[in-house]
Amino acid sequence: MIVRKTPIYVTKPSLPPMEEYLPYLSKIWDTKQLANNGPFHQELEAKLCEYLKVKYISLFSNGTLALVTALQSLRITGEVITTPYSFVATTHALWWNNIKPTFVDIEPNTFNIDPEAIEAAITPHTTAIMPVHVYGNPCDVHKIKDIADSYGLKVIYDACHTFGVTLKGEPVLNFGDLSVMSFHATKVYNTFEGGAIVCHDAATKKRIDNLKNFGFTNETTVVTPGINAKMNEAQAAMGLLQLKHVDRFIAERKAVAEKYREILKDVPGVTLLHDLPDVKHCYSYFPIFINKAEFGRTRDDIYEEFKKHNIFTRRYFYPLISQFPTYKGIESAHPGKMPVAERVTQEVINLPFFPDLDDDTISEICSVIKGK
Ligand code: T4K
Repeated sequence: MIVRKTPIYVTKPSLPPMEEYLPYLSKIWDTKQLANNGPFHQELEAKLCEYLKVKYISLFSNGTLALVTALQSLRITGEVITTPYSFVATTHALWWNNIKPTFVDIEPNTFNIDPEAIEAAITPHTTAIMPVHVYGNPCDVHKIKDIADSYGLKVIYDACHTFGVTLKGEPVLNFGDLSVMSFHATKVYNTFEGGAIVCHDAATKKRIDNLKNFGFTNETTVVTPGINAKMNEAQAAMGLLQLKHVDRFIAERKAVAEKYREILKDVPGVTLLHDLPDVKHCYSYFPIFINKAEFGRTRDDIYEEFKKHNIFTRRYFYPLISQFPTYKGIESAHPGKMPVAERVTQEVINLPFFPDLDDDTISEICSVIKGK
């Protein structure tokens, strides 16, 4: 067995050349404006609205605080219907707002919340739906809207895996009452850490902006017990710079996905993530799904085998959020209730996936899967 000398991880942050960042830092040093809605922050909000084709955006220090604040801004209470197949932050945001999550199953092809299951889970205490566009695959936004409209529910999308994704040309961020983004180091577009809430009217944006800044509306007026979730100027400057490179990063990710698909297309027991019709993807993750009966080995066999080769994959998303101790006592989380999610979480493994992943390394990774 040949073991590579340098480890390879599930992702590597996309960074522009450092010298392009230095002039931004120099400006920060000149103005001494480090935080609190500074010039880079304002410019980034405007530029992101333009790039993403959304009306209003409010920047955050990370995606998790943006999720927590999104729920606060709409005063969501009681029960919220959500997916167990996501990063824990999705449900933790509910917990931080004292909201009970109701987990429902996912669709087998998109891995997103199953709209059919949503309706059956609505109770008199349900106030909202919090779906996730998993791996950047758009949810069934039209069906979810119909259900929400029929029952008077709010919809807050966890859009942390989507950047610039469109459905029939329409930005997916424009669906739902709010969409929450993450600009974490591991995402398609990063500001080191960061996040945002997309909303559709000025009054909501104002409320969100107050909430992320302690509730201040001016020097002496505090209208709500807000939190500090502001993005700082170094992050915003990085965001401005990343915008100049992100199209190339996404194109390179697409090329890596295509290479993986080409090499792995006929491996028995391995299912790949494919592009969906009418969707412009951002290629945020490259999960594959291992069917033990057909493949001959389990997902965890492969995960351990990769480690022996100095390749560190991740199992996004295993365990299901509903299987973590905090949530597993909730009735909707009980074993057997979500057969699709319970199967998929045992099958998924995310391959290393980032723009400059070269062809030789991709072939090496695929050889571990193929066992040759
Ligand atoms: N909702 C959804 C659906 C999400 O996926 C996430 C975050 C959130 C909400 C919350 O958004 P944020 O509050 O994070 O903005 C990672 C990320 O930490 C997390 O942001 C992400 N989802 C999740 C899916 O993945 P880990 O625990 O796997 O990350 P970590 O630190 O082990 O990084 C994975 C690999 O990436 C490392 O092995 C090496 C590489 N790496 C990572 C970092 C942070 C680097 O090379 N450089 C780096 O700076 O959770």
